[in-house]
Order: sequence, then C-alpha cells, then structure tokens
Amino acid sequence: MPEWCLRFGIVLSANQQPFSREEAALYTEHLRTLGLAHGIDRIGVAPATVMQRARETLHSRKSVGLHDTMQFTYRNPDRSTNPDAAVPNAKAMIVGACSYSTDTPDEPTQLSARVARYAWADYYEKLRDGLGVVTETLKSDGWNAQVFVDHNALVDREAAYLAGLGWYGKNANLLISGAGSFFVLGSVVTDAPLVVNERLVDDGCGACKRCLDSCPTNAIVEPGVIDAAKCLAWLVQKPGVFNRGYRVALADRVYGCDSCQDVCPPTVRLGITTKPTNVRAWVPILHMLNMEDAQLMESVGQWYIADRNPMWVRRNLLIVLGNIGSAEDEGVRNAIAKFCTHPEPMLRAHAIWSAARLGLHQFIPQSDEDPVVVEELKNLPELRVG
Ligand code: B12
Ligand code: SF4
Ligand code: SF4
Repeated sequence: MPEWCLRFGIVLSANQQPFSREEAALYTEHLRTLGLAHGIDRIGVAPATVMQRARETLHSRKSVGLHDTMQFTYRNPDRSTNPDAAVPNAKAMIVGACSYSTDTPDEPTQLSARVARYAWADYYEKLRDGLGVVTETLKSDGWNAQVFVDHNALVDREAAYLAGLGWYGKNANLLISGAGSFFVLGSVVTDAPLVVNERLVDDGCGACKRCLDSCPTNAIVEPGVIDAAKCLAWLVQKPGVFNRGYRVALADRVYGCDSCQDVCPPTVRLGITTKPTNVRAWVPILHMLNMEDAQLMESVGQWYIADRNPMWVRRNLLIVLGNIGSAEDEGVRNAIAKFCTHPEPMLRAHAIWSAARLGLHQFIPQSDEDPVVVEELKNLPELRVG
C-alpha cells in the first residue's frame, strides 16, 4: 500500500472497487506525479474509448493511398484505435511525452550524413522506463496495465491530444502546449478507473504556415495531412528503389527529416532543451559504407530499418554521397567504384546514380543484366552543380 494512501486513509486496489470520484482523482494525481518524477516531461490522462476520429482518418487516408505502403498503425486501424483491444475493459490511457530537444552539437569535419533529432539517442527508452514505473505501480495495486510506445497497436498522437497535452500542428505533429513538438509520445493503457481529461487544447498555429512552405518535397498536402509517398521521413525507411524524384531533396539526410519542425516557432522557441551528451546527430558516410553488416546494424541501434536489412542504410548513404560528396575526394571515388560493381543490384543502382551526379562516369557500367540497374542506367541524373 503506497504511503500516501495510508495518509489519506484510502485503499486503492483493484479488489476494492468502486472508487469514489475523490479517490480516483487522488490516485490519478499520484500516478501522474510518479511518472513526472521518473523522467517524463508531460503526462495527461485520456479516456480509453475508441479513438473514432483517428480510426476514420486512418481508413480514409488508406483508401486514397496517402499511407503509401506503410503498415504500422495502418495495418489494422480498428485495432490501433481501440484501447480495449490492447487491455480488456480499458478505462484510461496515461499518456506521457518526453522531450528530445537537444542543443545541436558541433558539425563534424569528416563527410557526414544527418540524423533526425528524434534518433540522436534512444529517447523512447526514457519514456518507456517512466511509463514502466507507472505500470508496475498499477499492477501492484491489482490493476491491469500495459505500456505502448511507438507501437503498431495504438495511435500515440491522438491519445496525447485526447489527454489534453497539446494540439495538432499543420505539420501533423502534436505540439505540446508551451513546449512545441520535439517530443516522443506513449501510453499506459489500464483498466483502473482514473479521472480523464475533458478539455482539448485549441489550435495554436493560427495563421502560421511555415512548415508547409519549408517541406522540401511538398509532402504536407493539406494542413495536418502528410502524403507518405513524398515524405522523406518515410522514404528513408521504405524498402526498394528510392524514388528518383526525391533523391536530390534528400540532401544530407540518412535517417528522418526535421525540416517541418526546425522552422516551427513554438517548437524552436519553447522546447525543453538539454545539453548534447551521448547524442549522434551525424554519421560518418565513408566509414559506415565500409562496415560489415553486423557492425553497421549495431551502429544504427534503434533506427527502424525494414527487415533489419543493412542494404537500406547503405542505399541512403549512397544517395547522400551523390548529394554532398566531392569527386576530388579519393575516399568518395573508392566508395563509388566499389558500389558500382557491388553484387547487390539495389546498391549498384544507387551508386550509379551518385556516380553520375558527381561526374564519375568512368565507374558507370555500359550495361547490366539486372532490370533495376538497367532502369537506373536509362535515367542518369545531371551532373551536380555546386
Ligand atoms: C506512421 C508514422 C509515421 C509516418 C507517417 C506520419 C503521419 N503524419 O502519419 C512517417 C514515417 C512519415 C512518420 C514521420 C515522422 N514521425 Co512518425 N509515426 C508514425 C506512427 C507509427 C503512426 C502515426 C499514425 O498512425 N498516423 C496516422 C494518421 C491518421 O495520423 P495523423 O497524421 O496524426 O492524423 C491526425 C491529424 O490529421 C488530426 N487532424 C484531423 N483533422 C485535422 C485538421 C487539421 C487542420 C490538423 C492540423 C490536424 C487534424 O487527426 C488525425 C487523426 O488522429 C506513430 C507512432 C504511433 N504508434 O502512433 C509515429 C509518430 C507519429 N511519429 C513521430 C515522429 C517523431 C515522427 C517524425 C518527426 C520523425 C522524423 N523526424 O523524421 C516524422 C514527422 C513527419 C510528420 N510531419 O508527420 C512521433 C510524433 C510525436 C509528436 N510530437 O507528434 C510518433 C507519435 C512516434 C512516437 N511514439 O513518439 N511517422
Ligand atoms: S518530415 Fe520532412 S518531408 Fe516529411 S513532411 Fe516534414 S519536412 Fe516534409
Ligand atoms: S510551423 Fe507554424 S503552422 Fe506549422 S506546426 Fe508550427 S506553428 Fe503550426
């Protein structure tokens, strides 16, 4: 029995139902305080009813193809919007937000590719740990509870919105009130009858539309609506040939994209920012291209890589090489030469694109037997200027 319960003379275990409203409010506050004390920056509580709007949005976006080939929460919208499917008789979702805003470290001197902020460190771990403490407390009081962080079984943003943590920005991210969008989100779904939020946060974007104007691929097709087929954050994760129309726009990004948040006034002005310790904002391109599979996968840690296949990381790095490498650099020339004759056609194809961008036509084969490479040879890009 927690000390504070004894203090209030309250017994709050699952076999002592029903709670009075006052008891539920005290217990809810206790859990919130616990989460905040364990590293979570913001906590709210949402009702665990079906998230109807998110369900309809998932279905409608899927029906017009805005999900491209993404699975995640789109795989089964009726499940990912139903907390009851996650925990039987669910009553509440305790939603946590952890900031991933960190001062930008100095730019490295070696040729490097950019990593999006949410992957500079494992911010999800901190959130999972904090929500884990809340879950263990609920369980030890006899309730059923389960953590969902970035999980296909639950839409995190809508849960956070319903918990009153913030509003949907035009860039589709959830902006935490007074702190912007550099936050990862997750929930504890529980059958404990907690006091849930009843006040949703009003839109805070107003007339601003900076994110729409700054998206390098015009992927924000309407305020709050992303066309995944154009969004670099998805294209770097999507398996297969990287859409030729967006390779130049990828610029130096190897994983994720921050453009629509880096320009967002509340996000850059109000974020809960910490000093950069143990963060990795860039990765060394040539060094990574020379790594063996196991070493490469270990070095990308928690990144989402389709089928955990290192080929997709190499593919992205090769495109970045074509965008920012120099033909004068011996290391760049060696990498392009090596990958233009690589046994894997997918990698040959992207190396050939980069070779053409850099004017290294001496490494481009005249012909190839693989259809993916043949297609690439038919569509060589112009020489990069600048
Ligand atoms: C699929 C997915 C993606 C996809 C698609 C993103 C998308 N916008 O749907 C891709 C791979 C592109 C992606 C990219 C990113 N993602 Co992502 N992604 C997810 C995932 C797995 C599911 C999201 C989902 O279900 N989308 C479905 C649609 C229906 O949701 P929605 O766009 O939010 O739709 C709502 C709004 O449109 C709103 N709405 C309705 N009407 C209106 C009207 C107006 C005017 C507005 C503004 C809004 C609005 O209601 C809709 C329903 O809820 C979640 C994790 C999870 N389990 O939830 C993480 C998640 C959403 N991603 C996250 C992050 C950090 C990112 C990136 C910032 C990473 C990066 N730097 O590269 C980018 C941001 C890109 C962007 N601008 O959205 C965080 C978001 C945190 C936050 N503060 O919002 C999440 C929650 C992961 C986590 N657990 O922290 N992601
Ligand atoms: S993540 Fe990048 S590509 Fe995707 S909507 Fe934002 S700015 Fe556009
Ligand atoms: S850039 Fe402006 S419009 Fe876009 S999410 Fe931020 S405040 Fe809203």
